[in-house]
Amino acid sequence: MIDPSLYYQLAHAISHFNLPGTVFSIERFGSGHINDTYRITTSEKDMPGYILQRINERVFKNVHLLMENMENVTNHLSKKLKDIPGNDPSRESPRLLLTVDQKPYFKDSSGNYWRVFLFVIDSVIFQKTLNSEQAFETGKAIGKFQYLLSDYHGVIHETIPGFHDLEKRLMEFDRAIQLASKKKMQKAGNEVSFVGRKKDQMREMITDLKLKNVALRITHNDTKLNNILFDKQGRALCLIDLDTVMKGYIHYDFGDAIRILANNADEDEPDIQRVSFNLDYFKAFSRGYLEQAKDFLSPAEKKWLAFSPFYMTFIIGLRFLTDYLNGDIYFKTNRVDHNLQRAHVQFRLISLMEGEYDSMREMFR
Ligand code: GN1
Ligand code: MG
Repeated sequence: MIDPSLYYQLAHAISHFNLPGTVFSIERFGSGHINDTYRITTSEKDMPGYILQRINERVFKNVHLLMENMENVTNHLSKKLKDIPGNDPSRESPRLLLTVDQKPYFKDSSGNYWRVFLFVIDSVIFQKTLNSEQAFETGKAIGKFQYLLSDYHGVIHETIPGFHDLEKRLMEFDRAIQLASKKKMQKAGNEVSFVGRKKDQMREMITDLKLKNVALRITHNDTKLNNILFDKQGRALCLIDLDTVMKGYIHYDFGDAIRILANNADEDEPDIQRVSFNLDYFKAFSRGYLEQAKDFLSPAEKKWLAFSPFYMTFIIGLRFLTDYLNGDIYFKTNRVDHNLQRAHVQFRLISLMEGEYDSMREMFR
């Protein structure tokens, strides 16, 4: 339930957008860790409704530039999709609704930033992978996203500097260790030493990509399963949550998707025994991804695809652990030690993937 003062705030924000009809209902929507998301329905029977989001400006320091990225990227995607037969741009790229004065977002008098997307009719979001076909579809969607943006040469701002930069994340971790309470350091002892043992191995991927002068592309950078829309027939429609679209290595998208999609348990599963790595899903995802990406991938990029889930799972585990030590100031949490549990799951998954690394590499020979 949304309490009356929040409801008033949301209704006020919506009134600044060019939304036909009157608002019928507002409900919380999705399970993102950063922004606040609501589903809006209106009296217009033919309209599938809207998604209203309050952008987390603690995380995204320059909303104006972020929204410029969003407009540029969604325009490029729609244009490209229109040119390729068999695609439906109205369902295969997020669509922003402008404010009454034609702006992509509205800033209220308390400094909150709001934006509205059209809800994609008959679209579904999944928290867990259903089957190998879905893993294949997800791989395809991510490969296609990178392909569609491979000829985008416009401006792309860095919305979160050094987002997947391991050195930056390690520095933040070191700072958190200095400031953390003794109790937290004790509780997180295993995870902290895991970072110490693994960090040099994790550095190898970026070192090699830089050595081989692998160019950055436009990547999504947050490719967890619930950032992908599917239709009711199980076909992947598009990637959503475009706040972190920036220049990056393709490995960020590949690895982050596997981190969620090939873990048989949740990202924050408290019972660590339930975490297991699903090699079939990894293979199906890889097949789908390669179907779309094989023509633009260089050998130097391909070489690290099987390793990328290790890198991304480590980076995100490290961020969860850092946030735990810092007192949960970044990711939304809903229980004590939530971020520590998340870190624990990530590091467990890395250990499990180590046992399958040879089979993972087989996919890219
Ligand atoms: C956040 O916003 P959401 O929930 O899709 C985070 C990602 C993490 C993810 C972990 C901007 O994604 O980087 O991988 O949580 N997004 C940001 O589940 O930090
Ligand atoms: Mg999300």
